[in-house]
Amino acid sequence: MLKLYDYWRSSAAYRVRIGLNLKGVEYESVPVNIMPGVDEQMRPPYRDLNPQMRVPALETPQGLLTQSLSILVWLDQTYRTHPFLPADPWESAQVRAFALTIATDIHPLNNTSVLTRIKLEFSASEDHVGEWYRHWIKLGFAALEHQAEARPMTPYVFGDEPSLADIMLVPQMANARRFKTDLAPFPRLAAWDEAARKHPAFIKAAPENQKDAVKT
Ligand SMILES: N[C@@H](CCC(=O)N[C@@H](CS)C(=O)NCC(=O)O)C(=O)O
Repeated sequence: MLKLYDYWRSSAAYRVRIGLNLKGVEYESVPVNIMPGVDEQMRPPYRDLNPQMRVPALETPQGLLTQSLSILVWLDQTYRTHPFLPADPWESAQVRAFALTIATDIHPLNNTSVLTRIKLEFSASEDHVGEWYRHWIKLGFAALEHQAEARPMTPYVFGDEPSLADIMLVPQMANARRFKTDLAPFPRLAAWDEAARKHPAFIKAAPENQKDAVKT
């Protein structure tokens, strides 16, 4: 069985959980507590397994895979039910552009280790960290909302079924809500997020439904 090195509140791990559930693939979740101060990702045995010291990582029959997008592409190519990308090259590129805006332009700037660094090295207060966090979300979401306005409103971001775009959007929206981002300027993103969170694969993957979830 596939083994997912996971953390309930990691949005990158949340993406992979959604992907596994959409594909209907059974997996074992192995929690790695990345909470600052606990930092299991920075110590053996996890660090020996994944020197990048981040979650998620997926243990497959062929070995360990890291990077949520790479894991999702592997899942998509290995399990052919419920494709994550449209067959049409143009549409597929649009979905990837949407996904990459979140994966490469928003998320890395808001990662735990980045927030810790700006606090320790630059004495950023909790308020400053919150502002920083929301800034990158607002910038990225504004671009996505703008692109979305040019398309017909569909049940999911790119049509009648969830795609890679929804897999990326829902965890990033969860982060946005956690950091109290004003989502009013992004009505389309908010509507898609709400719709996707009612889908069984997304419900099962939700942070609060994970075995290591901590009530906050
Ligand atoms: N690009 C990576 C990002 C992975 C990542 O940043 N994971 C975060 C949790 S969402 C993490 O493990 N952070 C621990 C740390 O920053 O020390 C991916 O998509 O898998």
